[in-house]
Amino acid sequence: MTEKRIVIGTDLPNIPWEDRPPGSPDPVWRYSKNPVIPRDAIPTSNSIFNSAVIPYNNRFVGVFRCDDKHRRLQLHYGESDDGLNWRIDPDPLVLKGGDPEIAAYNYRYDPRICKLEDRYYITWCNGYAGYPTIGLAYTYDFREFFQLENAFLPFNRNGVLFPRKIGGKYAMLSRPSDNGHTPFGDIFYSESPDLIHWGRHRLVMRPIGGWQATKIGAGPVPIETREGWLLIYHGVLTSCNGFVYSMGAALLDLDEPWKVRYRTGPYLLSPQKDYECVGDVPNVVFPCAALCDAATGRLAIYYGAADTVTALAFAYVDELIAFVKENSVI
Ligand code: BMA
Repeated sequence: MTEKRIVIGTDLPNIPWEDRPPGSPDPVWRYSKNPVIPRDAIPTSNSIFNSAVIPYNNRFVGVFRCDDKHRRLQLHYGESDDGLNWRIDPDPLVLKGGDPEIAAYNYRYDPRICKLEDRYYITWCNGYAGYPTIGLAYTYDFREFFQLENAFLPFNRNGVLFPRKIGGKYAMLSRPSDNGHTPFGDIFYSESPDLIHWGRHRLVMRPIGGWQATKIGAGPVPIETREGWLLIYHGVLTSCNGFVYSMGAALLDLDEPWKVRYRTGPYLLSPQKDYECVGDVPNVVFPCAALCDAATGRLAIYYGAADTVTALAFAYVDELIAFVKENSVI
């Protein structure tokens, strides 16, 4: 437990939590009962992974990537009393109000949820005209969802909003890409006066070798701390057996988040457990959401494992920040 609050945020006393296993030296550790969401949590699903959760009304809600047995990529709403046991709506999410041109999607995947001002925003990879770009929608109550314009032109993935305006503008991270299993990818920062028009694009981070040699992408919504924005991200290396997705973290400047202050040289979590190594796509750890209790600095990180199930890992923010700073490579 931290003595001085390092997280600039709200308390979450009911955060799902499990203490670090005795003897573990690692700043991030897995939930012993992983995966928290099996691939068949709803009858139609082939896999449920790369999903977003957030506290809401003293419990938890989420938007889940459910690939169905046709292998269509859909988003589904879900809720939980404890963040561990989830009830997922068997029907895909309905988004209202969008321009029919944008609403006619090809696929939806890899959602993130961001509480921002008076509502909750969802970003995801939206198939527009057959190409991936960043979809954007909002809800006040997780009952009705309203779609906005896609944030960017194709090709783009891993769109992640900041939870407050920065320099008077809305801000988003994203990862320009191609239409396939993109063999490159840097994280960029963009800003907007209205969440419709995006510009002033800035490079944040590039791949730098090792586990993050091929491409990188933002994970959960950045967490505001006294040391900067704590950004958990995924990094990819290309092995002789294909891509390997691991988890790392960076500290971004609070006022100019395209400036990286520290960044993990070693990974925080890499695919090592069976449920991370074996599945529809082997060797994938893909974080999309983090719950944080500002009072204790406890962090619960939700990640997709092997493109098949959803798993949970834990950390203390102060320890994570210390690790990032002590092991930084920029
Ligand atoms: C990326 C995205 C992710 C997926 C990963 C590994 O390009 O499609 O949804 O987890 O590949 O397959």
